[in-house]
Amino acid sequence: MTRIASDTMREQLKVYFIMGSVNCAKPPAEVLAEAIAGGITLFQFREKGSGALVGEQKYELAKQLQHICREHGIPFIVNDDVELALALDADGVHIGQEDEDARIVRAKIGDKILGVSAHNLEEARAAMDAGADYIGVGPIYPTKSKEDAKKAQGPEIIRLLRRHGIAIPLVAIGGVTADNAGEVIAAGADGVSVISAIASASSPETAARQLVRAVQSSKKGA
Ligand code: TZP
Ligand code: MG
Repeated sequence: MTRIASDTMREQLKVYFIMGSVNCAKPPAEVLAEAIAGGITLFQFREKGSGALVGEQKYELAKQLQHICREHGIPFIVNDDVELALALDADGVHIGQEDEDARIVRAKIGDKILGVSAHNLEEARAAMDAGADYIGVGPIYPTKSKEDAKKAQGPEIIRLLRRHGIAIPLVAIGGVTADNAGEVIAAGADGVSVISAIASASSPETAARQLVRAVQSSKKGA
C-alpha cells in the first residue's frame, strides 16, 4: 500500500459524512445506506457522546457500517479508536488534538488515511508535519453535535490557513448545511464534513444529494 494521493483525498473529502448511533433518528445502517445513495464520498464512524455504544456492541456496529461502505466503494474512517481501525482493517483514522500524538498514530497505521482536527495555523502546520493526509477544520458554524466544541470561527479560518500556505487537503466541519456549504468551499475547503445535516434529516438521501449539489456548484464557480 502507498499513501493516498492528495488529489484522490480531495475528491473523497467533498461530502464527508460522520456519525455514530447517538446521531441517528433511525437505524444507523439505514441512514448510511441512504446517505451513500445520495452521493456521500467518505464516511467516518464516530461512536461518541452520552449513550454511545462500547465494547462488543461498538465493534459490531462498526463492522456492519464498514460492510455497507465496502459494498459501495466508500472509504471507512474510524474516529479516535486506532485499535478498532486496525482490528477492522479500516481505511483510515481521524484524531483530534486531545487524542494520541499524530506521529505515533501515523507509525501505528502505516499508509492508511490519517485525518487530524486543527483549529489554528500552528495545529495545521503540526498536523502536516506529522504526516496527516487531510486536516479537518472547525467548528466553522455553531454546532450541537459536539459536546466540547470550541467557538465557531466562520469560513475566514479556512481562508487564513490557505493564505498561510496550508495546501494539504482540508475539510470544513461544524454546522455545515446545503445552504452554507458553498461559502466554505469558496473559502478554500476541498469538502464539507457533516453530522446532523444528514443524520438528523428525515431523508438522509435527499440531504446528502443537496450537499453534493452545493459543493459541486461552488467548485464549478471557482
Ligand atoms: N468537530 C467539530 S464540529 C463537530 C465535530 C465532530 C460536529 C459537527 O456536527 P454538525 O452536526 O455537522 O454540526
Ligand atoms: Mg478525537
